Amino acid sequence: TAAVGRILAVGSLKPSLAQTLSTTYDALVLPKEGPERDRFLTEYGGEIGVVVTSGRAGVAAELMTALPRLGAVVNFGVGYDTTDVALALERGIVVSNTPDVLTDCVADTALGLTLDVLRGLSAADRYVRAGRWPGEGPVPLARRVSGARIGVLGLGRIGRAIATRFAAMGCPISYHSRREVPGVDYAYAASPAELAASVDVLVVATSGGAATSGLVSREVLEALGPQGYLVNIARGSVVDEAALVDLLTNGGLAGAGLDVFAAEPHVPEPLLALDNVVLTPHLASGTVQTRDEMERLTLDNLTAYLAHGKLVTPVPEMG
Ligand code: 8YV
Repeated sequence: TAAVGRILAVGSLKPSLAQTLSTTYDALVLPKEGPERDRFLTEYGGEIGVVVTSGRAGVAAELMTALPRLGAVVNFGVGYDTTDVALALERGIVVSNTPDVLTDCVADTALGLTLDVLRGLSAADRYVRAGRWPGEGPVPLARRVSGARIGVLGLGRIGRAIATRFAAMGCPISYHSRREVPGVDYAYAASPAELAASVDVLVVATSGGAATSGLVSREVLEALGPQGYLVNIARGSVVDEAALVDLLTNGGLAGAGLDVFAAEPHVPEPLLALDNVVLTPHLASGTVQTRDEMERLTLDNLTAYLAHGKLVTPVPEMG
């Protein structure tokens, strides 16, 4: 590692990964923002050749600029919107992520959120626990999931895995993506609004970052309408969260299943009171099995880069 430079861990990482980085790779740990970080970067910034981080932290322009020798950013997670990839490309810094290994778990979570919000499972669980069943009887009738029209926004690896699951439940699938995907027989909608207008459930499965910021606008949510449900396992930034909260509180949408939010871990207060909303704390990839595979792929990228300067799973922008 002498030629490559030292390794720096940025942001909170899976404990076993942090441990390996420290014991096997003698990695440094970036202090939290503040004077201590500034001192650290003045002292060590020039030595760092590789950053290992996750989507929660990433390497934004300011940090990248403080690391003049940086050659690689190894990202735990498929999403890397917190890393400035444009600046990385300019500087010849390579970036990797952990695709594929989390696809099934994230798609499972999208299915779970949909089942939960349409059938009211979490709300019914709260009802039983509150001791309301004996006195108040059965809960109101819910919305059938099998056969419901599903719209997938972003038909990448995860979007396709979501579509496969719903197709198995007899749901007609349509989608919108940057471009029409050849070789799939799901119906293509020309815009997010057109997709939203034609489905019962809109499932957001795009990447995050500037290119998709606000893609699910108020107009799209209004097209989804009072009978429509929104499910988001992508990034909070993709949805106009203020409009979403407004429509959910005023009957403009039937419900939502949300694993991601605009300013995590902050969840908009009005949502906490709504029984037609299911809220989870960004857990979609969070199983022992998947997180182990993400950790392994992260370390595979690191060791490949250290050994011969090449990443195993570079992000698509690397070409
Ligand atoms: C991770 C994710 O929990 O892969 C992603 O993009 O959002 C999740 O799988 C997260 O990146 C890890 O911090």
